[in-house]
Amino acid sequence: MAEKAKKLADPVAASYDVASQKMIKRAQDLGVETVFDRAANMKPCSIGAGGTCCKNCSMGPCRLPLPKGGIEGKDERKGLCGATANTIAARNFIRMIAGGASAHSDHGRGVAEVFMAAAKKKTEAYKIKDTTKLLAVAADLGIATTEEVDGEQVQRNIDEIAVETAEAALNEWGKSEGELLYAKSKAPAALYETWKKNGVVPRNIDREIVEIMHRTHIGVDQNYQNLMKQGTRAAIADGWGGSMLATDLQDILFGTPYPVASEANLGVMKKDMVNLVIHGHEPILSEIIVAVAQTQEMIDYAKEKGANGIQLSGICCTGNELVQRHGVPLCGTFLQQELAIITGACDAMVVDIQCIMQNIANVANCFHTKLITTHPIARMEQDLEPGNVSHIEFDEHHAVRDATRIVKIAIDNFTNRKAEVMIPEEKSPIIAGFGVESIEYHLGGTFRGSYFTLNDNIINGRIRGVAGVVGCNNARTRHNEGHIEVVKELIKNDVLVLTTGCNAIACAMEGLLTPESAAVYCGPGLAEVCETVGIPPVLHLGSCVDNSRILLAAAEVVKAGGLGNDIRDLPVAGSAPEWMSEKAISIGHYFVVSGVYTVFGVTMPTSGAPVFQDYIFNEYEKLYGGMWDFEIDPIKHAHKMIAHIDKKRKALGIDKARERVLMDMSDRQALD
Ligand code: SF4
Ligand code: MSK
Repeated sequence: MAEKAKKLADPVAASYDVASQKMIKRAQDLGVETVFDRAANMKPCSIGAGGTCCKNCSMGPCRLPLPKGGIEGKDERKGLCGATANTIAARNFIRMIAGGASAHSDHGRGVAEVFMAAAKKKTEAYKIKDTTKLLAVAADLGIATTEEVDGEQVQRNIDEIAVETAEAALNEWGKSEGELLYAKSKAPAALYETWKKNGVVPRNIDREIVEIMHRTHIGVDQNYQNLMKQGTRAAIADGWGGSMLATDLQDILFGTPYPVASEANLGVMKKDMVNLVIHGHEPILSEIIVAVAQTQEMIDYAKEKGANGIQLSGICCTGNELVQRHGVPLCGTFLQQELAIITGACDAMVVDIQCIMQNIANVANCFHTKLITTHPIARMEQDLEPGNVSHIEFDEHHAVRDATRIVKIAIDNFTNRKAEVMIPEEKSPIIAGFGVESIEYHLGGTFRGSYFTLNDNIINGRIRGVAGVVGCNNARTRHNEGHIEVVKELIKNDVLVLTTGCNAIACAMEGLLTPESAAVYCGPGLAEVCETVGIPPVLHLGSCVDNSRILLAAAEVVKAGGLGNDIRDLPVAGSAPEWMSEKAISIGHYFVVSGVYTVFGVTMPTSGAPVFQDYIFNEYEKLYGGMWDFEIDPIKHAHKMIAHIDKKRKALGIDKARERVLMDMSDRQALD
């Protein structure tokens, strides 16, 4: 029988972004398959998507579909061992937290190891760059930064502080006693007390992840509330531990981001230059690639090969790390990694860890693109086969040598372009590089605390609230549409948006990361603030691990005063409109248990177990102040967040202030 013809995705229905539509069409014309076409041909399993498929032992998979019309009376569904739908969904959910927390935290551990090498001066390539941040982080990890000399407190030797900080940081992954240090030193006191009361303060990062795997083994924890307790510990260990340490130590090593101009979308690639695209999550290698690619030696070498220079660009969170610190342009989001190669202009793509689709190897083999895997834990079967995929194991002790080799491979490949180059012209200017420190600089003040001006604008209602909108793309929904519509609706309603990950890239591509966009898209209050202080209404805070910056910004708002005692009191909300990765579930959960109402789009892996879902959607508010929610429609999604923000404004007694801001001139005159 003839094989059934494969369907092709409709490019316009598949992506909101015109550049991506062009490249999807081009791929189809060239017969190169992409994720968009695979999504058109393979349907997801609705039982797994709802969270009630268990394969934790070989008597399964046990699949528990939700009966049509929902559950009437008692839910009698069980796996072979008797595990209920709630147990199965909760086990799956916290295994996702374990996957996400381990990815962020192992990334953090890798950074901590390089930080240790730098502190001990065992590597030439990495040095302590931000000593101010080092001193702050050292103090938060309990390291003395001053000592008494002749009766006076003076700063201790910075090299000694660095080594002790590195030791204390690495200890956070596996210490035998005590609790996660940042839980107490960085979270608001009231939040720490909530965690204490609920018995969820993490002991160390690794242990909480391991314990999830133990508890979810067949026949261990079979109480969804108790399972979630462990999921909560691991999520806190991620957000306030592994991710936060990754961010802090990266800032110390590579510099704390400050606003920087750049561009975003596939149009940043250049036909007449060597295009080296960097993709993944860890900045350890990419920082050195940036330095090497800027050397005169490499630029001259590229010119010898007929190119006009070297154009670096980034995909996913390595891209976010590089734009934040160096202004290296963003090439695209998660769903554009294949499309960057389809331009025919990608001379090399270098990848490290996380969110790297294995199919980019197949796409690279259809073009001249050299695909280089670099991390020992993230190889591809194709890097052993003949073709364009190879593995260069990156070693931080020989960082410059390895980075030079990679840059040279890209340059040498410039002359091998075989397909016609077709780079879409679409790209947008952006301002990136925000963080806790730069928000303080732009929106801060010295009166009553560093975030006072931001708080003041929230209290007077010009800024209705603050939203953290983050997360991935998901090929089960139109690329970038949810991201952009949710964010536009929020800023239209005067909600300041803090963004990271692929949401940040989507907003960048849409032109929302410019101060000028405020006049076009924002409500009058937010537009006025953005115009006065010169910031975009959507602030790019970095990569996935940098969601920790959103937590810390919220903690700073609490500290500045006037908006309650804890994050749960603030008019804030979280969102991941197009999430897909386990990391997003871990992020969502640490937002929730830090007191933030958090809405996810596309699909929710709890929908097959209504009792369990109700527990984390509703009961959790009583335990932690934050709770989960789910909404596919982007406008309704944004309005659920706005309704929560308004609920918090009312509880704070600042809802009236906001009504005044919405008055127009004639209202004001009538008042006078
Ligand atoms: Fe089925 Fe229980 Fe085994 Fe899961 S653990 S696959 S529910 S028998
Ligand atoms: S890269 S985890 S697709 S945000 Fe951090 Fe984007 Fe999600 Fe990866």
